[in-house]
Amino acid sequence: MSHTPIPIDSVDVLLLDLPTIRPHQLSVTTMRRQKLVLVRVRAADGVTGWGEATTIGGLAYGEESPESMRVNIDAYMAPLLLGADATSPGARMRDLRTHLQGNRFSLCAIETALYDAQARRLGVPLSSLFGGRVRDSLPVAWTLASGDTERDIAEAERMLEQKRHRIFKLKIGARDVLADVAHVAAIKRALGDHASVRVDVNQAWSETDAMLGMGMLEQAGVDLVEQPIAAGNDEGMRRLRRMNRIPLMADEALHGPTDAFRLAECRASDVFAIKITQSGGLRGAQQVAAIAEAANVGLYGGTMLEGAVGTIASAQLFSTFTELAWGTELFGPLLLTEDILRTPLDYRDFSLHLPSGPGLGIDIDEEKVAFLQRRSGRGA
Ligand code: MUC
Ligand code: MG
Repeated sequence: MSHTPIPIDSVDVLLLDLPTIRPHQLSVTTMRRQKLVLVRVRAADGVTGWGEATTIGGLAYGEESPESMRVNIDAYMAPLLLGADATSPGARMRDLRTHLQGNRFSLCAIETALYDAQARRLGVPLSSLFGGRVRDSLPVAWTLASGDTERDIAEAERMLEQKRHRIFKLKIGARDVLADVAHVAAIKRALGDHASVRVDVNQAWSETDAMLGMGMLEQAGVDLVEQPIAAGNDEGMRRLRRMNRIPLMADEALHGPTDAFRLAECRASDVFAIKITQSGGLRGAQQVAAIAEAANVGLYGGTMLEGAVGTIASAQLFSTFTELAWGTELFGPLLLTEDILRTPLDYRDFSLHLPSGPGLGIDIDEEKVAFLQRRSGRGA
């Protein structure tokens, strides 16, 4: 069967600056807005694909910012894509990686858009290009990060009542260890056994802080501790894991398959938080999952607090994982005041339910996107 190439006609980067529903406090920044980075790829057959490369707090979380991504994609990536065959995402990504270093978020957005378009062309959900689904819905955690204990408890109780979330991740590390542990313990006491309570320290603790904090968090009934110490301290993670019973998850330490292999080899964590942006795309994230499975490391489907596009792209991939013992945190769109979909994502019964349509399976309201882009102004 001969293969007819379909040239890529355009690659656009769209920045949408949206308010969050409440301040979202992490040890590295407090978010009041989120700047979505969307990539749209159009091909000569009229098929359009979408991808997303949103970061947390501009440059607060990684080396790419929304603005740097727009410049780098326009100046260096789009020229390598324009006119090339849209039906071979693998070849396109190899070409980009041959000529570029780093830029894993940008590469993720481009790869997602290419796979979205190709899956639409074939009339299948994106998950079918990654082995097919083993589940149609994914458990979704919610992050309590208002910075206020009573407000967090009220928020969690509302989520339980609405059957939206029963896994709660608490952002800590901005205060001293004892104050943070007291905050977490009060929330766990209030929620009891109805909920799983976990913490994310976002690298804020020293190893001695972590040794103290992890012991107390275990006593308080916390189920999981995420990235308590600096991302580069593999040995420290290994020591913490050896000396504590509470499961330990790597997040910022994990930038794709090479890190996954190293962390698995030195037994630095019990669980990997897999993020498609941090993995440089869907295929990178799939490889991280394969390494975890081979090394008996548990899996958690992470988020970069993306909007609908990155969230559903992650969900499409995570739905293909054989094992996903720790669930996901794919709640990004619920933290935003604006939706860009004609039909919102389906959150119910503590889960995100996957759409069955082709590609990402979502219907983007392009007029709304254009409006939000204009409203975001020149800086966005
Ligand atoms: C992170 O470090 O996990 C994910 C959920 C959330 O609230 O923040 C992100 C980043
Ligand atoms: Mg984290």
